[in-house]
Amino acid sequence: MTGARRLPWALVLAGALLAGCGGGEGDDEGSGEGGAPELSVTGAYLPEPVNPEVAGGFLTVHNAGGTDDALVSVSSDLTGSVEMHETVENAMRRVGELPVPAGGALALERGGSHLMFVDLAEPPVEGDVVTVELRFEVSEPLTVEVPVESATHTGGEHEDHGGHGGHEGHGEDGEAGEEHSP
Ligand SMILES: [Cu+2]
Repeated sequence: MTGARRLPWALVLAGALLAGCGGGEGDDEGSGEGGAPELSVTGAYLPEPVNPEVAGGFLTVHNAGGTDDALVSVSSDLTGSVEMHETVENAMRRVGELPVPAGGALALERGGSHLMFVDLAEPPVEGDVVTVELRFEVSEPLTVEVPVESATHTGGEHEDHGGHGGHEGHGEDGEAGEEHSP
């Protein structure tokens, strides 16, 4: 009889250990940690391009959620070709995605990462509004109405007061052959 009592205990212990190991990966529904990305866009603008075939676009994507996301593609009514560029040591290069970290933001700004509208049939002019669709790895697409501003507009932060010739940004070595930032 005493021997028969020990067996159930062993099974209970084994069961508890298995549950403890298997439940740790958060595959049970309703894991409260994280939460979906919550994206919003602020500060979007598109400076009137100096080069009539190429325009840069700037905005900030905020992620108030608990999961990382990434901007993976962009489309627009301005042109069929919108690229994502990052700037490294004053040279820009095309990238396949731009991260939007959880609890953080993706800032697209002059001298940094930006959208690039290429092969423009007709250059946008100040006062126009360009419709841009942003598509993400996780979140649903966002449509943003982007106002076209003057060529020297810099969003809310007037760091250089436009007094230094306004040649901030990339493409000055001409290697890329597409200067789109004044
Ligand atoms: Cu660019």
